[in-house]
Amino acid sequence: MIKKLFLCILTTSIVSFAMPTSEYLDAFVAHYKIPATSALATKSCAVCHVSADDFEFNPYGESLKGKMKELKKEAVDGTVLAALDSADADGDGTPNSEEIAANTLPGDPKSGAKPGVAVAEPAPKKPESMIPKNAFHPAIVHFPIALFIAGLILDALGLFKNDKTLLLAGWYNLIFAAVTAFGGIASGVMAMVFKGYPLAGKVQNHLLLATISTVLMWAMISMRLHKHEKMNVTQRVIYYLLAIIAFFLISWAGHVGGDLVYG
Ligand code: HEC
Ligand SMILES: [Ca+2]
Repeated sequence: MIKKLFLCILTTSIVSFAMPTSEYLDAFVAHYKIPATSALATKSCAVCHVSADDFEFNPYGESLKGKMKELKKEAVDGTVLAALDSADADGDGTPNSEEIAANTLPGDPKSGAKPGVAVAEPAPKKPESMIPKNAFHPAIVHFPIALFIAGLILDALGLFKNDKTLLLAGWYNLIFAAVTAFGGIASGVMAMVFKGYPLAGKVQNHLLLATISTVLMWAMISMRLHKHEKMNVTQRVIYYLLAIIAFFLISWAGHVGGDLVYG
């Protein structure tokens, strides 16, 4: 039963891991036959978004989104792109298609402006919130991860040396890890909302892995509660199995998270 559940979770994770998140970039690159090493290609998501880390729209992305709606298209394709060729999304005097042909950014007035065209100042930014867009998530997530791993090491040492103090320390680390994991999930969900990430692809995968790891930690706590060294052999085996899987998933979650932020 448990084995089936984990197999199921593992397969879902692997499947969503492989989901594409860059179809629009691919469509753009294919339509304009942009060489992989060109300046535009290396801009990647920032051709249409604010940056590779902030998926709000730049003027070009905004106009593509509008054009999709207008043409009732489900995705950015050649028709949507071509419909904006003669438009000038960023208002710098150079039409989009000319900018793309010249390897400049159609969504950035500082890039590819026609000489003599006054570059429009971007609209004044809303005052930044005190809470950064990542909602301190990168800092907070280190607590559950570090505490959990330290807890496992203390437990292993405690078992090896038959030392109750070490085992107790391991137990408290596990509890603090499981409690701070909620902070990790909460800040992660906030970061997702602030940054405009959709709940799909890597983001979904990351949240799924983090949630399962947290559930496993609480399962470990509930097994160990009141029992500790009085767990029977089967319980012990299940406990360490949970520990190994949680360790694996939490590392994987961290890897996917790092991948999200640093590409
Ligand atoms: C050719 C332009 C283009 C490129 C390049 C592009 N996107 Fe987008 N992206 C769009 C458009 C247009 C939408 C809106 C789609 C819609 O409304 O259905 C969008 C939507 C999104 C959204 C949903 C956000 C929201 O507010 O709707 C995310 C996240 C996203 N893109 C991520 C990426 C990532 C990651 C990359 C780089 C791998 C990328 N995009 C490259 C045009 C682009
Ligand atoms: Ca332009």
